[in-house]
Amino acid sequence: RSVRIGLIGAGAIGEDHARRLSTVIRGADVVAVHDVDPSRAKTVATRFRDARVIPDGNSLIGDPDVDAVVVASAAPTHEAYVLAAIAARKPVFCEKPLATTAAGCLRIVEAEKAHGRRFVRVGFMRRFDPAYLGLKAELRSGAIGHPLLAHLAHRNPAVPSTLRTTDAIADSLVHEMDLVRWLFDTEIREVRAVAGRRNAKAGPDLHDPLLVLVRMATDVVVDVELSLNIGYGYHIRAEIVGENGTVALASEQPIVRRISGEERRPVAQHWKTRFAAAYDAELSEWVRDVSQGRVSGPSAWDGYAATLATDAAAESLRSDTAVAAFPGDVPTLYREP
Ligand code: INS
Repeated sequence: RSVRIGLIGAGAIGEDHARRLSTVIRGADVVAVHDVDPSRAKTVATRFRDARVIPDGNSLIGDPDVDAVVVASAAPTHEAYVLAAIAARKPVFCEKPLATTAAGCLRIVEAEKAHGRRFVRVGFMRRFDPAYLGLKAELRSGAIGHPLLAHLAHRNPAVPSTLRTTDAIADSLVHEMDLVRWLFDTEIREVRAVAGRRNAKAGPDLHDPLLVLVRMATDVVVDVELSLNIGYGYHIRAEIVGENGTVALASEQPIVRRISGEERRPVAQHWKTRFAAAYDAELSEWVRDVSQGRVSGPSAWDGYAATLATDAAAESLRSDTAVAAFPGDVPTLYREP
């Protein structure tokens, strides 16, 4: 039988997940949708399958016809929904960030520990992107020797003028904070964030761009550029410097045009398209896990460690110092078998 999924949050990513759960991934049915905006829930519910609209997120979680929950609502609502899913002993896929503060993530970790098992998978989809998987395989092969440094960039074409620096850090920078832990198989030790000259396109409450320096527990040092109004497209860059060479993400585009004395390649315009394959892969693995009664993939601990680092980045901007972000030893529940 198909896994019966309840979706909380029918915005950009919620709608996209509903589409892939209904049309791309086999073995899943979206049976219930909740959104703060009921008309939004209705649109998504009827577009893909005839799912019920449930006016309250907690009722959706408790509904006997819902086997598993996808939380794709606004970030500040994640913690309460995930805690409710754990209390109902239902598998839950939660979009990043797991919670908006490290303290909130820790409450989720503690709830799972109290049950002695995992329920939560966090939507760190970059771990499933073919290009990043290629980077990681290259690192594992040892060809460039021990990694020493990494240069990362995370560029969004534009963001709403109301976006605040702390939200951008919690929502966007969190990807890199998870990525470096996964790539280098170690925890973050310390974070420092620097705000320089501001892009005039940034809203009044946003420092854009930011430069963030991350020191891993192994002393690998990573610089991350976070640009939020770069204009030209949605662009992710990564280059790892090792003892014997470097490995980097190449252009994702299969073609290049040479016309009128210029070379041109298209650039992705949205994270939905740039990471489409990664989203498909993470969610299909989750559905397979749920149908087999397993929980794998990015955990509540990963959610905690990444948000501890984004909290540290925000604190570093305020204090103008490096801020410690080491999460401690991985609890037994979260150790890989
Ligand atoms: C989105 C999404 C994207 C990220 C954006 C963020 O919610 O997580 O992957 O690049 O900055 O706002």
